[in-house]
Amino acid sequence: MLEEIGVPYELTVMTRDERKSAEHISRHPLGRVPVIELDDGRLLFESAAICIQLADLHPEAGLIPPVGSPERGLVYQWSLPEASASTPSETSPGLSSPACLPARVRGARGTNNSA
Ligand SMILES: N[C@@H](CCC(=O)N[C@@H](CS)C(=O)NCC(=O)O)C(=O)O
Repeated sequence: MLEEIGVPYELTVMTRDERKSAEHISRHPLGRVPVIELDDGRLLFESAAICIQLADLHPEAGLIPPVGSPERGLVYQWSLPEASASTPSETSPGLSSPACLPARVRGARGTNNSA
């Protein structure tokens, strides 16, 4: 997604031990990935939340419909059940999930402060 947006980022692939370290638990209470660290230092986990936030921060990329539009409703329809599934893509078999990237991402500058 960050490639599509076209912003610089740093990807850290994490081993299981690194995910369960105190340092990473401070980023994600369950020691999971993905986690994104934005340029202002804020952390965000849950892949659906990360994707929606990145899309909102970069409206110029045209990756998400406007808030309140019928099309935006479809984003929630497909994203929220995925976020609450016990395993990624349980709700959409056959689709690969960004949640399965064994990674922490840093960067992803935000430009939209209007939300
Ligand atoms: N609902 C979460 C799922 C995150 C998740 O389950 N990540 C897996 C990798 S696919 C993980 O970190 N597993 C390690 C663990 O649970 O200890 C999301 O979409 O971000």
